[in-house]
Amino acid sequence: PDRQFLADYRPYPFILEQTRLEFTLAPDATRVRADLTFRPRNGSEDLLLDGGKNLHLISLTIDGREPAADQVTRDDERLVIAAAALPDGQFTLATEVEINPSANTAFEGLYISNGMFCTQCEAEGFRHITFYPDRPDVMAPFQVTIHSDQPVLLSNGNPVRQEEGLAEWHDPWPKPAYLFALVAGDLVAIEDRFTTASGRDVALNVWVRPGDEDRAGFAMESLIKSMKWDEDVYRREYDLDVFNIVAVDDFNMGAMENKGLNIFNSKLVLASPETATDADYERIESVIAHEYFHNWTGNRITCRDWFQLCLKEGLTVFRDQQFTSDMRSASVKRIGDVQALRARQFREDQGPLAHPVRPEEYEEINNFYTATVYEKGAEVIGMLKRLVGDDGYARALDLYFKRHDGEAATIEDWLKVFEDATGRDLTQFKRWYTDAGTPRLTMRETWENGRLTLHFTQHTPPTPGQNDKPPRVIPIAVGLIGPNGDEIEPTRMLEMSEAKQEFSFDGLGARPVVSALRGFSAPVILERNIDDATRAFLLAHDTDPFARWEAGRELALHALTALSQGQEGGADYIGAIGQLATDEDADPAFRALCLNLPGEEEIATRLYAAGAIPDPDAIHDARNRLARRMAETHANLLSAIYDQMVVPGPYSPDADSAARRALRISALGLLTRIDGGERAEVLFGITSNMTERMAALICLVRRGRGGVALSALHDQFKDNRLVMDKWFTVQPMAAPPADAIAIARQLSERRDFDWKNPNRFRALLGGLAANHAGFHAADGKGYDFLAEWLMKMDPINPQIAARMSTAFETWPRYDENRRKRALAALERMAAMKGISRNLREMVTRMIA
Ligand code: HT7
Ligand code: ZN
Repeated sequence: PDRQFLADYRPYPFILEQTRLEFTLAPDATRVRADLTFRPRNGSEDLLLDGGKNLHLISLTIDGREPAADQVTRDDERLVIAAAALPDGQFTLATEVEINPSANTAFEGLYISNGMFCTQCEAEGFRHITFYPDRPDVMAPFQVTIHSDQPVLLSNGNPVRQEEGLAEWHDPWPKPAYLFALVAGDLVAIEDRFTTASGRDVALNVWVRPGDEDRAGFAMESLIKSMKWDEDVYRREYDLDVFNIVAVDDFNMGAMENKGLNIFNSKLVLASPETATDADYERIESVIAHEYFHNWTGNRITCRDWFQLCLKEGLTVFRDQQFTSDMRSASVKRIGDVQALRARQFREDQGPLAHPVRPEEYEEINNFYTATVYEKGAEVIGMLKRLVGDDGYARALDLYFKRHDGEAATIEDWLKVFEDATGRDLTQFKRWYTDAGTPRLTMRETWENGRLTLHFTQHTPPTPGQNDKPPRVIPIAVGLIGPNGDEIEPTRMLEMSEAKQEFSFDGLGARPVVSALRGFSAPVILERNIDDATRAFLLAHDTDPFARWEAGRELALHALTALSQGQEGGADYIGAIGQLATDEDADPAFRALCLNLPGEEEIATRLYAAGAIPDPDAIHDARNRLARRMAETHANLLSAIYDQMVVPGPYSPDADSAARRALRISALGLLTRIDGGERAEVLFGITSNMTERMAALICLVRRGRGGVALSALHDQFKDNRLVMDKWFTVQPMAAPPADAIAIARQLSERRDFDWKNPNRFRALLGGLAANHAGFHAADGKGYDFLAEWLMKMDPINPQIAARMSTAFETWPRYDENRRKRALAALERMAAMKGISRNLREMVTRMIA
């Protein structure tokens, strides 16, 4: 297989000075003319252009003349023009190709979604549109002409000509091809304007299909907030006269930051109280922000090569997390981010797909848009900020924007700006980028004559291809709580850099309780020997919201792992949680987080990390039993919360209202364990907002009582794709595990299971994979069912098949029987004739 290595990087031998594209759109036969003006970097070399078999070459000239036939060669992936055919200095290569957007089911390059022409070029989709040096370090200004009878014709940059059947766009900012975009369709816009700090008047449009306008307002509000925030916090202004967002139904991922023309999965744009949940609203706000923030971190400064993906993604995730913290509750956001990191990234690190934040080799770059690159990439930046301080971070970022604007940069460039701005040596810190795996940090305490000493060790288990890992720099935020519950030592940042290291606190009157890894100051697994009473003490008194929540989480996990292994547990947790739930001073969203038990997958991850083999059925059972005991013990209190947390007035997605709903829903989830689903049924019937309807529906489906509610939802929303996606997810996800596969199979046989649509496919198969005990059924039927669908999807859309295959990544943790069945499913996929490079790489790494 054709592996790419970071070490093989070579600059492109030509400078691309200008890109001119002319599209004549037709569903089956679109013509693309490209005029590319090149200048050799030094000496004479062959000109290599990426472009696959789907490009039907009509003509090719250099400065208007056709080269000799033997000077142009082509294989399945590129076109090569011999150096001898190229003039010495500047020249223009003109090609014309024909492509077939309607045959493009992979949604990479130019394709058609519901009659609308649309592109997706990251990472390497532009090569499906025309022959081009499709690599991020080749940047050029783009001039684009579109001929089409579609009413709305969009591309990057500023509009220079718009008339019937024709549009011309000019993007003055040099950009790599992956940021190119074109949209042509019957669209309507909701419009607004933004004036930048330096007075540029920007026209803002959110383009949707006619009929969807009334669900696009929140996206527009989110965009305006993002633009303002980036000016206030990072001093970054927008740099074009227009900013367009388009919602599209068929889309492989969430959204795409094309310069001046962001394209979004419609589920991340369209929202109304009746169709979107609070979580959907929050996600829309954060993804709109994320894509907008890419304008500086990704577009103005891009990546030299795809190994540097975390340069733009880690930083942009970090920025969108900061944004959400500022817009909503910072502590609740931090806890949510840590939960997501543990669920997705720690899981990745624990299994066969573990890789560094900056990988050094790959076969298919699309397989590296991972939680490690994105979320761990953001955590690494958070650590850098903690180490150099807020001022140091601000200076480094200013320098980064000044030094690298208009460039394609590397992680070395990124770290160098921090070194230059702060004087700090980051050689050791760089290991966070190069070494895979989650460090295990152990903490032991000794106490003597008023001196508390914390003894730390760090160790990172081996990951594929990396056995020995030297120690890393770990910022460990620690505070001390006195025996009466008062904080006696505010947060101090300890900097660990050795494999073993100790830190002391002197002059203490009585032995304090240590609040460690406050704010989750580093993405590590902290192991400490601490009893449940001390955890309960921290849950009651810790002043750091993350550490406080973490104490409760640990209590819950301790109880659940014990229960799933046939031991006793849960009393301390149930007692402590009762107090917290009634703490009126605490944010309702925080209380909700504390009431929600860890999911089954998280319990399995914990058991596996502790050296045990997780039993999905026992875990499911343990979680049910603990939830029921919580409900029985605190029935009155939960019922009071449920009644008090009603949000009066019409629905609003603001953080305070959402927090009250979150707490109410957490209480409902527990109460359903003992009221037979009565409250959920009533709520489903009377509420009109999707947040409460979905919560009630999940409760009902869990109890096997979802029939009536599911029919009602279907009848009301059968023509709304996004709500129907929820309908397809909730059934396999919340079903009792024994029913999950049969339900998924039944749903997959429905006519409205439009499986070629990525959202619908993910809804059903992702829903099943989220049912831990259902998917990991001992008879292997969950594995077989998913494998069957991945093999069906792979020839149509390899990106989606490969991404969904990660449901298998945890297979090595289970018992021998399950392992054997999962491996058989993986091997069946690996042996599939014509398997894509995407899926092949994933299954091979998982089997290895
Ligand atoms: N930079 C984008 C990542 C991306 C993508 C988006 C949609 C479809 C296919 C894609 N391949 C890569 C989105 C982001 O991280 O902002
Ligand atoms: Zn991104």
